[in-house]
Amino acid sequence: MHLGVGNFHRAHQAVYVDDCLAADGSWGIRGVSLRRPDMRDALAPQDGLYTLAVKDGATTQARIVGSILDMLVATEDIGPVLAAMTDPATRIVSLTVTEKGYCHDPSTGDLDPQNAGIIADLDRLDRPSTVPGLLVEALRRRRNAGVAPFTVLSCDNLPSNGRTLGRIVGQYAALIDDALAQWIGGTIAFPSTMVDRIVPATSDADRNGIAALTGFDDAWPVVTEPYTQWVIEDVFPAGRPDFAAAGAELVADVAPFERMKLRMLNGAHSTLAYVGQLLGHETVADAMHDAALARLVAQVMDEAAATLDLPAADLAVYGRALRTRFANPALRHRTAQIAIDGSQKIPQRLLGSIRDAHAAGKEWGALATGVAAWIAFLRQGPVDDPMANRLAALADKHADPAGHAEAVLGMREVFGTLSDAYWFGDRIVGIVGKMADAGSSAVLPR
Ligand code: CS2
Repeated sequence: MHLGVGNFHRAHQAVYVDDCLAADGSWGIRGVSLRRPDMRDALAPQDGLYTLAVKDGATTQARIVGSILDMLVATEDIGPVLAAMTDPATRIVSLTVTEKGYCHDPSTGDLDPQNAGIIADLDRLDRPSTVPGLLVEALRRRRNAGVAPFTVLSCDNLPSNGRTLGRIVGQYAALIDDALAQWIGGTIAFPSTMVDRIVPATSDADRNGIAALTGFDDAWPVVTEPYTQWVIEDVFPAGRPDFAAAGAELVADVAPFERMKLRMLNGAHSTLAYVGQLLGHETVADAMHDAALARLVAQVMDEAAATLDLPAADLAVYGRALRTRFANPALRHRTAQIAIDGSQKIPQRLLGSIRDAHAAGKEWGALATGVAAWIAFLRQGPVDDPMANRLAALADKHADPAGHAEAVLGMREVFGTLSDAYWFGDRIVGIVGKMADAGSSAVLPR
């Protein structure tokens, strides 16, 4: 089962599983949408089939993906979702629910017991709406019915995503029943993974272009780049498809790959998104054509790379490949899309590198520019973020950019102990001030 069938899942895990099916047809994906019915409504009339269009410059290659067998919508009826999660045939529950789906405190990675969904779920254990609530209820039912548990496979952009989810699920279970929490901690496998593929939202132009190419009317095709990577910690007590045959890397420790990807790719992506939004660049490829911004992106990657425990030459090659991917003009990956949910993304994408660089006496000015750009972006108007109300209140309250920056830096759920660090706060406020006085491009490298 997969929770969170969006474009990313359809261009990533579902394609690996589709490739596995050629050799072993005994697997398949039961998809779940946690909120909206739109994906199920689009896919159901086409038997779950959809077009994957791989675009590189002027070329497009299309194929049909058939690994999604059916889809359920959790908000319509949680009964069938829990029934499927308790079905002995379900061996793996994988997830792409975005950072906020973990209901955690982004600065610590612990369950946020004040999260409104968590509070509601604790009140109606048999009708959960959150990811921790669903997983714990399904695991509890399997345990009570004597059904072997499933493996939980996190595929979101969080550090040690499997371990983090395991901790959050354990903390949630402990609020219900200590014995259940201990059983989960001792029994359930939560392998960590690093996932990578750039997958923009589908536009009408994509739909029309793909229909013209294939001759099929597809309600919701998905567009992506040629590059794809999936590194998986190989702990699947209930079995798994032969992901390696489909090109995934099965390893004992995902952490080095994960940190590299989060800090270099996603750290640069968020920086591009916020500076890009401030400078009016609609897409990542447009932003990469701004030479000063491209230089900033290279510096973000270099500063992040210097905090990693991998060979510098390999990281330089990785960084160059990332910049080529970002510049792919065929993708039209909107900076506004990446700018969503900054409060959930900034900690692992930029702040971790800044802490490490500072501790090692290394440079972190470009990373700081990314953080400052997020704060400046928050002043441009309402944002799409689970903390949107608080962020809007801070922007309303502080007319002065420096005062506003100080107030944002005080948000401990995002900044943790950095909220108290003068070495950090002074530099960020300084960059925000310069952006306000001289324009955002004044802080870009020459
Ligand atoms: C992006 C990611 O939207 C975002 O925040 O940074 O979705 C990014 O495209 C993927 O992680 C690439 O693997």
